Amino acid sequence: MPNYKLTYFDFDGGRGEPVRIAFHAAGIEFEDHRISFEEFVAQRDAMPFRCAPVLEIDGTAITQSNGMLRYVGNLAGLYPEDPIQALYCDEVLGAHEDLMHQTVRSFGLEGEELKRAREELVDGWLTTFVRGFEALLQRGGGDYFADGRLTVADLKAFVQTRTLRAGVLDHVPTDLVDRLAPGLAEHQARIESDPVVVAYYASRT
Ligand SMILES: N[C@@H](CCC(=O)N[C@@H](CS)C(=O)NCC(=O)O)C(=O)O
Repeated sequence: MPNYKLTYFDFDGGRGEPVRIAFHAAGIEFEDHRISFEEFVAQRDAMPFRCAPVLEIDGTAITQSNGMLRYVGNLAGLYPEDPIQALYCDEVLGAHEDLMHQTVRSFGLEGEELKRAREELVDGWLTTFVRGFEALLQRGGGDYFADGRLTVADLKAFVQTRTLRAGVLDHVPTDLVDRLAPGLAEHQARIESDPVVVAYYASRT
């Protein structure tokens, strides 16, 4: 078994969290290297593309969280074998990456500027993506995004929905998802209570 080290911020969200859950689901030991923002700033010049997460496999540093998630998902049996279902899964992963790019534009802003940027985000891209994720969920049958079962797409989506509904982003109403996409809110509860996810968080307490 290779040696795995995942470097990412010390919070239960973002691009790194679904990869951590998938590692746990696969029963694969990995070093969960959690860093503060200050440590990231100090270390980023040594990181490929100056970005986190970074997955080191036997010392080789690899970037791109969705690629990591597919890789670990394959090992965990959480990535579809059927090409169409795999494509459905990939679409969800890619759309989340697109949404994150829109969201991070408002990071670092303050006061009125932040409020204005977040309100534009809520009325614009967030509404588009939240409705879009609901549509993808319904295409998958309503319970899961692909393959009629838990896949890495569900891990990616539930982490994002949880963040949006928890009020982590100032000026983003915590009921936005419930109003626009009730199926997505139910999906969060479904995935949170999945034995795979329950076991992961139990392992961290
Ligand atoms: N496409 C990359 C994007 C990585 C990325 O942008 N990471 C963020 C953290 S989630 C980052 O390092 N941001 C630092 C910055 O932009 O200053 C991936 O999916 O891993």
